[in-house]
Amino acid sequence: MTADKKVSVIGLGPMGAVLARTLLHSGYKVTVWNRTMEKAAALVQDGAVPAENPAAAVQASSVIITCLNNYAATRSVLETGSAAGDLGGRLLLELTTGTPQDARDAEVWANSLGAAYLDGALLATPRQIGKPDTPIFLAGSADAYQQGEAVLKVLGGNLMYMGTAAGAAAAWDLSLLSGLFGLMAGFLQGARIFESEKLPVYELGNMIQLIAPVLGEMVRHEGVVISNNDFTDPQSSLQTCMVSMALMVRQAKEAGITNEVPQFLHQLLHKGIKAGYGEEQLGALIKAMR
Ligand code: FVH
Repeated sequence: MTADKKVSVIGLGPMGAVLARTLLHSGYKVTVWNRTMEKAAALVQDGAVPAENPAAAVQASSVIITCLNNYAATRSVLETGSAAGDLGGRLLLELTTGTPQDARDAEVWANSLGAAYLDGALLATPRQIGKPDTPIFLAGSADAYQQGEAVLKVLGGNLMYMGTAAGAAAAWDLSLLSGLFGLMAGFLQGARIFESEKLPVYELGNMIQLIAPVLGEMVRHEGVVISNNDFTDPQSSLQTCMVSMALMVRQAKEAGITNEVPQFLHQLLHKGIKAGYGEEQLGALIKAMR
């Protein structure tokens, strides 16, 4: 279905614009539409074809990529004019970030119009699009994946097809983002510790990148422990971790910096210890969160 190398990209925010440009540079005929059409000007100069309306964008290609602010925006754009009716026989490749339920609803809607549906989650910034190691999580029917694969390979070399359940890519995406933002929150607190000690923050970022495999192994271990539901034989008990958290809270007080992040973790650990899991492996905290 992608043999004709025609793709339409609907939504030209920072991410959609890069998707369109990357496909253009890879030899695709790219048709673009955006609510604010001025954002298409640079792409049109580079060879993209501007669509007059969403329906024209849908009619132009067999693969329709949507990358908007949210799934409701995608739906409202595709319900403009005859766009939805024209989706039949094409692949709707949704690269907007959403929840698993958003994805399931979108698949039912697209299939009811006779379109194949593939749900995608870009775990990357616009600058990382088109790189060999950029991960894109995907979910939907095997046929839909096959239809989108060639186009997707241009956008990210690390395609992760998570199976036929439409919500799977969004579940992976949100769970990994949860890990990422947890790390980011911790990094920001670390950056304040660095600033309070007059150390250069970029070195902290560099160090996290350097030791990432060791940190990753710690997270992997907690995943195994939780899956086995066996928290005995602790390498790092809740009590042990609580000592580090208390140190961070005290350091914040001594240095006169914010303590929101360590205080939050301190409270969470306290909840787990109060529930009786203090001597168990850190992952046992999930029992207090269930
Ligand atoms: N940028 C990033 O780093 C992240 C990385 C991970 C994946 N995301 C997701 O990609 C989606 C698009 O993100 P974006 O960065 O391009 O920008 P957004 O501000 O999220 O979206 C802008 C586009 O959405 C259009 N839009 C918004 N509301 C509507 C609407 N009601 N009707 C029609 N279009 C709408 C907007 O149009 P305009 O304002 O230019 O006219 C842009 O095309 C997103 O899911 C990220 O989470 C990117």
